[in-house]
Amino acid sequence: MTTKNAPLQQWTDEVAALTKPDKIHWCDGSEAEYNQLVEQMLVTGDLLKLRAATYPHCYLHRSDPSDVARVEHLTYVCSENEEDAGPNNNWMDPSEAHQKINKLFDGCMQGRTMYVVPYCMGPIKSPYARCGVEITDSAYVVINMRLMTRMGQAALDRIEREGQFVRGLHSIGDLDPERRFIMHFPEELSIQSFGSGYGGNALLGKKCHALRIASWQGHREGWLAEHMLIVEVESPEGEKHYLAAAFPSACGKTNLAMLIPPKSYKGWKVRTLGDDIAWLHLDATGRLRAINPESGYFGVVPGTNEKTNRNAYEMIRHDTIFTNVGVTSDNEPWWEDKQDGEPATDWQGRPYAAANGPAAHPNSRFTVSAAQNPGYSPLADDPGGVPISAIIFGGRRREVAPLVYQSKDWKHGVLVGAGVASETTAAAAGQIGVTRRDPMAMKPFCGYNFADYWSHWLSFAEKSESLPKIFHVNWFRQDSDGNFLWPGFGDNLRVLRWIIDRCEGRSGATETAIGYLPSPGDIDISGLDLEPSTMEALLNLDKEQWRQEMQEIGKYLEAYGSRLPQELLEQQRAVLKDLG
Ligand code: GTP
Ligand code: SPV
Ligand code: MN
Repeated sequence: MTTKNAPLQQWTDEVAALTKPDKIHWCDGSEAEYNQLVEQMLVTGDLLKLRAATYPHCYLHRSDPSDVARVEHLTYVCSENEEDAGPNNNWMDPSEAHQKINKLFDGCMQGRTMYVVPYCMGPIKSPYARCGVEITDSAYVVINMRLMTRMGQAALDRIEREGQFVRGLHSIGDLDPERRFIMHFPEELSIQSFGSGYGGNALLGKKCHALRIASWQGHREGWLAEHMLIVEVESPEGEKHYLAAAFPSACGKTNLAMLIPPKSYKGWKVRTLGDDIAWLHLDATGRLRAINPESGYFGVVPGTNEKTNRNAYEMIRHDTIFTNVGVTSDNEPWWEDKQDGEPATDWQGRPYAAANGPAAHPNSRFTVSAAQNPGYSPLADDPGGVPISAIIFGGRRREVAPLVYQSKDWKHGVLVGAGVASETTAAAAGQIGVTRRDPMAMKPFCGYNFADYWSHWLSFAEKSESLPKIFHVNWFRQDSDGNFLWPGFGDNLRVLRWIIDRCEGRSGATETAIGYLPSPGDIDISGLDLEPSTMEALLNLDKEQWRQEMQEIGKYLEAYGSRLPQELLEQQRAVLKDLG
């Protein structure tokens, strides 16, 4: 197979001349191709077959122990002007970056197959969808891309019709962390990633294309690419709302998107449209519509069990790729908090020993087609997307941020998003549990200057009068012994219900300096074993802590200098003033 699209043909020829593969394989995205790649990886040992009786068509991949998460310090936005990348990104001059990475790509595919992977982010027929082509020497990447994106012939057909696509070049190289770079060239609509085979570093349709490059395109074209889940909530009366929520990596998006209502919530239905990325466009009536550009989930495995996320637990019992989990003696995948079985082998393939740490890597992942989710919403395939009622920001904060509050309006909501902070997790290499600012949960993913990004967000206020309401949640508040105060998971629906009622003008709230806060009685906690004092602690607004928080947010924003929209600082000053 080759292509009728001359620029694509020319680019693949150039890449082949540079990387010198033994073979070139154009991916058609068929099941036969997937199965053949799996067979081949079972032979090479890149995949291990898990117990077919209980986990049919499930495989384990162990990535290099030095290659288990995104690497933010090696991720670059190489725009022509440094200021366009902003203080939020690492920047390298594009010609210097090309020179550096081309040297690494030179001859790197000798003895390997070069896979050409055409893919479409978003439903193939959606006007909001965008295509890309990833060239990679990793069969693991190919089989993951088939689950995560609309990959293969249909995408190539669209590329040949439209002539537009994002170019992604990837090689696992020699997996040497010293020779690892994830580079983005927004003006060229291209991505070059070398030296990692893991997740967001290597599956280029995901964070590299659908967030970093797409956010840049959205800025130019008037839309938003966001690190957000999309979920549908239907009440027993049949009222439906679509919510989009941005939480930093490993802070609960997949779990909220797949929520199972608590027992007392009879007749409530929750369906998943997306668990990680949303592309948001204003439609002709001024409503913000969302599509999920992905078609699968690359989700955190540890913590998944029948109680926390039954849908996910069932979904990953067949046709799933596991990365870096442990294995039981009868060859089932095992992870911390699975609540079933015992680990025999850890994620590195060593006999399990508690002294070596967890059996599953804390950032171990499942890759699975979204259609396997028992709560899958077919609207995820609707070319027009869904209208969003509320945007929810959130972070992992042991203190300060209350369980939920609502912004005063859209522009104040932009400040709420810009002020998101969260404790770092295992999803990225580096220290864990350190609170850092992560505006809109996009710190690692915004492909341009945050100052311009906030201006872009603010500009929507002038474009529409029917924008979603903006909220902030925190499932992770702790008591002084480190216990979570809020039960979380399915019970988060109680908070979503308050949010929906606020959108409909039905539920109560108290206006405070930081926005509208529910009083303890405004959130339904019937059937929950929660002390009234716990609810008070969850909804408490500590003015002294918040003055400090707002001052820190102010300092953070000011670091963006003259590009920072003054309106955002004015919002911050107004809150500080109200705090007294
Ligand atoms: P990425 O895929 O990295 O973007 O992560 P994500 O935001 O989808 O996070 P995910 O839903 O996978 O959750 C990450 C971790 O947080 C898991 O260990 C979950 O068990 C835990 N978690 C999710 N929701 C809750 C909650 O409501 N309460 C508590 N305490 N933990 C939660
Ligand atoms: C995240 O880190 O936010 C993820 C996983 O969703 S990765 O694909 O590695 O980016
Ligand atoms: Mn994510």
